[in-house]
Amino acid sequence: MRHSPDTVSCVAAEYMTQETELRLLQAKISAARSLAVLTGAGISADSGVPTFRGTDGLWRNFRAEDLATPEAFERDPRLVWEWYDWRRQVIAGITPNAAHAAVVELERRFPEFWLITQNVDGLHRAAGSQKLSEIHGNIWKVRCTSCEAVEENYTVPIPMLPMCRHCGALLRPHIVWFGESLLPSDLTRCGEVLRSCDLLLVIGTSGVVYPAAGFAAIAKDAGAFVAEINFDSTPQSAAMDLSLKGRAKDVVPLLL
Ligand code: BJW
Ligand code: ZN
Repeated sequence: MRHSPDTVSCVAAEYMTQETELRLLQAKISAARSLAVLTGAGISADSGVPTFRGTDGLWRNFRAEDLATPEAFERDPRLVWEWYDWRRQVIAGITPNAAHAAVVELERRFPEFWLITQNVDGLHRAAGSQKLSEIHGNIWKVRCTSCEAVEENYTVPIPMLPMCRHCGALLRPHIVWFGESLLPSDLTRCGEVLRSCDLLLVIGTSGVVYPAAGFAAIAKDAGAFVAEINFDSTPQSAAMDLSLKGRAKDVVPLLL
């Protein structure tokens, strides 16, 4: 393919900008005292976990908004469990990637560090992250719809329908669905972290689901430098201090 001189200079300018922005972010990381990281499905996409709003985000033509609600579960618990069972089977065969590992290394380097993840796949923990809040829950935990007992459950495939071994009632995924509140303890912790960090890295999230979609603004209002790492532009890109375009597995390790 032949490029016009204009296209070539645009590509070159974009490359130069990315290079400069990478250097700037590396300098910000070196100078930072307190680091916070917010991650979304994009960081796990490089391991093979489907994102929610990408081309791979549909399951049997349903969107997350159709299935990840208490109403959908009440209407058809089997359908919702089948979706989670499929996702559990996909995730069971997947391992963390270089971006998850780089986040673990950042945790090791910063005495003041906190990871906020929207991901329920458990890959950050599997990589070794310890200082983290899984604000939307964890796909390997189940909760009783009656006695509310929460337990780890790694059975794949999960029996349909799974029932509570304490009281016999229906189990549900221990996940925060649309219209449900996040744990107050997680919200408190996130607020503290976002208001006290001096650098926030926002990795692989479309930034459209609240409350996490408001986290960058909270950190920025409190004086933090906020940088986005994403394969694509997001509705939040314009409000960032810096945006690095690329795959998380390629870009995040460059920050070390
Ligand atoms: C790469 C890449 C690569 C790809 N490298 N990058 C205020 C205003 C409007 C609405 C609300 C509001 N407050 C609350 C709401 C309602 C609702 C909401 O936000 N709705 C929006 C859709 C508008 N929020 C809630 O209901 C929340 N509860 C709540 O706030 O309670 C109080 C309340 C309730 C109701 C009204 C008011 C207050 C709960 C939200 C729970 C979300 N749960 C889900 C599904 C369940 C979890 C599961 O089963 O997995 O969590 S939704 C789904 O989206 C999932 C994700 O965690 C979440 C975020 O998605 P994410 O991670 O950003 O993924 P994608 O696919 O969207 O984006 C991937 C990105 O990666 C893209 O940008 C790619 O470019 C990029 N990428 N490959 C780097 N290799
Ligand atoms: Zn029970």
